[in-house]
Amino acid sequence: MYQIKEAIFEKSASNYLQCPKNELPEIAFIGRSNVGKSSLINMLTGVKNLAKTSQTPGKTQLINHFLVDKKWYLVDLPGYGFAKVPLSEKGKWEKMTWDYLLNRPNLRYVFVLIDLRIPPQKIDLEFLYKLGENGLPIKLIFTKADKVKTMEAQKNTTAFREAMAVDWKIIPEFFITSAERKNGKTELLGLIEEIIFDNF
Ligand SMILES: Nc1nc2c(ncn2[C@@H]2O[C@H](COP(=O)(O)OP(=O)(O)O)[C@@H](O)[C@H]2O)c(=O)[nH]1
Ligand SMILES: [Mg+2]
Repeated sequence: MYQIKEAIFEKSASNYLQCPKNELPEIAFIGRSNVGKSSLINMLTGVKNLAKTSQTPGKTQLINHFLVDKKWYLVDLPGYGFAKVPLSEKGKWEKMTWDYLLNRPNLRYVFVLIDLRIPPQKIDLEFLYKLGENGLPIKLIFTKADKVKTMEAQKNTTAFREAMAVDWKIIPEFFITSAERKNGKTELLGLIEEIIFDNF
């Protein structure tokens, strides 16, 4: 089983051109602010506080690269959908994020995090649609599974996939996780191993 031995913060970039220059494969993590992205990154790497978990949505507006086992980059992208942020900030987020997503040759996968507790959100569906339109490989990662009963979790993932099916022929593979209980850790690390080490 793949386990992460080392994860080191390398740099923050406000522009894709400032991202690390070497060509290691990378996986980007993104989702609405407060979806549990930092918590998931900390769970996967086993490094507490690697990605700062915060109660203040939309604070980190930078592309953060973490070098993992000296072999690949885990990329923490700023969250979207924060309510209390001025339009100019949203414009900056859009440009920075899409410039990165569309111009980063070593980007292998985008992991899109979805809050399992709530019904399908337009903002997530639209973001996913744009990723799909641009041919970016996607996995869906549902978060905070511990907060809902199994039945409700099933209902919400089904609803989300049905909402996606309106525009998509093939629904991306999905994973159900809880950073709180470390659910989904083995599955996600297995997936990462395939992506990074098996030229998947
Ligand atoms: N119960 C529960 N809470 C979580 C989980 N993941 C994150 N949270 C909480 O959700 C809030 C936002 O988490 P954070 O990781 O900072 O989200 P981010 O903004 O997407 O990076 C924090 O209060 C976390 O403690 C989870 O799996 N279960
Ligand atoms: Mg965060």
